[in-house]
Amino acid sequence: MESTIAYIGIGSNIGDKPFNCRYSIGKIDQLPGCHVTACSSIFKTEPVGVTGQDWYANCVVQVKVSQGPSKLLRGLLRIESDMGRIRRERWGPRIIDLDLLLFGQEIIESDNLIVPHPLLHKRRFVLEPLVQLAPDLMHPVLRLTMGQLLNRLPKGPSVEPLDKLYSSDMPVVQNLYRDL
Ligand code: A4P
Ligand code: MG
Repeated sequence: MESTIAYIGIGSNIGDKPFNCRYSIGKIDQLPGCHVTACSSIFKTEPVGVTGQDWYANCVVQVKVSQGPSKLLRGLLRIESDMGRIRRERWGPRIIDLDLLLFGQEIIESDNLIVPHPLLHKRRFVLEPLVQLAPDLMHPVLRLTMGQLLNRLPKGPSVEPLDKLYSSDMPVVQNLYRDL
């Protein structure tokens, strides 16, 4: 099977959030037929669409996959449940949330999988990290690059790199999963 470049959005707002993100990246890299090829910085982000929730850690990873999108999604959902995610309410607080943002240039609309992720282009907490990795990548439906989509976003809830807050000598794009 040919390999495809996909992008996964990662979010956590319970416990040691940056650790949860890094831990999930290690697990993604261990999925069969899936290799993490680049990681964005981890960002500290204000919750979007909900009130009264703690801040989120968000990042994006690029993966090279030699499996189909449904199998990749099943692997991601499995990592979420192995890490102890319990689904109580939509958009509720979560130890880890793994969203399949893009799968090559494929457009998928099945019952349990929509790709590109339908909210990708509206969310700064997704686009800031994604643009670190792939500013010129084309959105297959909107036909604009990730950089263009980010530039079009109105000012919104704050999104700032956590590694800048915690340490000044980290490179912008790191292979975080190697630290595990
Ligand atoms: N599903 C369909 N398409 C996809 C896809 N592309 N990737 C289905 C992943 N899953 C997809 O997801 C429910 C079902 O969506 C999955 O079983 C899968 O079959 P879920 O993760 O259980 O539900 P959820 O996360 O509560 O809802 P949803 O719509 O995924 O919410 P989001 O988009 O994840 O948003 N603010 C900040 N700052 N940072 C955040 O990360 N996240 C949310 C939740 C709200 N506000 C946030 C953040
Ligand atoms: Mg989700």
